[in-house]
Amino acid sequence: MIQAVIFDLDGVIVDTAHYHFLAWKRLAKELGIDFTEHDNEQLKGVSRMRSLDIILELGNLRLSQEEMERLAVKKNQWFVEYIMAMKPDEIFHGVKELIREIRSRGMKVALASSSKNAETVLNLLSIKNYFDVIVDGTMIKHSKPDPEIFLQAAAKLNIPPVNCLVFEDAEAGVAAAVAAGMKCVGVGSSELLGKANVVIKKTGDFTMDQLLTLN
Ligand code: B16
Ligand code: MG
Repeated sequence: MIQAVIFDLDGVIVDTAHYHFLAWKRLAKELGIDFTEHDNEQLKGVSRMRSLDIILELGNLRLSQEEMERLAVKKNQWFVEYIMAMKPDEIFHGVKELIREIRSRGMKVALASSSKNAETVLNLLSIKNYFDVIVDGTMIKHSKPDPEIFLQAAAKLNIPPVNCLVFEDAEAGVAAAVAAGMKCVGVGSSELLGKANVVIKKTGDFTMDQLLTLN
């Protein structure tokens, strides 16, 4: 039985994934590296430093740790600049209603985002109080595809992993949910998220009937 639903943030609740892409693309351009939306799929759900590693690998570039940290700070400044203009109505259609419905059926709701900016985003969207538990990139050692973030959310909710359902838009995130022993709804393309139990196009498309079939 599903007793808790754990939501990823970027790409599941709001399109911050696009702002991450814009900031990384800007950085890649400065470094003379060609970086496409297709390449960006590998960055979804993984940590800031791992994302930078992937971009440097794409450009066959090796930099010192110090230089990498400087670039990661720069990318984050751009990302924060982009999201600051975000308004509460940028939350994906139907997400608030879905969370309310889940809670009204007695299930718990958590947020599990690899982002160190998750709290800022939740505040900008005015949705912090929609979650019983929040785990973000500042609280974990290993980012997705490691299951740590989801296991931590389940432990804080006091619900066994097997009774948790995760919503994820990233390949790394689906892998993390599966590794945590949880059920998973993939949000996006079924080609990329095939390891999820079910794949939907948009979070707001999900229905309670679908949830019941996953029990
Ligand atoms: P930050 P999620 C992830 O958030 C993003 O998908 C990923 O692209 C990003 O690199 C990561 O957060 C770290 O973000 O640089 O803000 O700490 O999808 O797990 O909500
Ligand atoms: Mg995501």
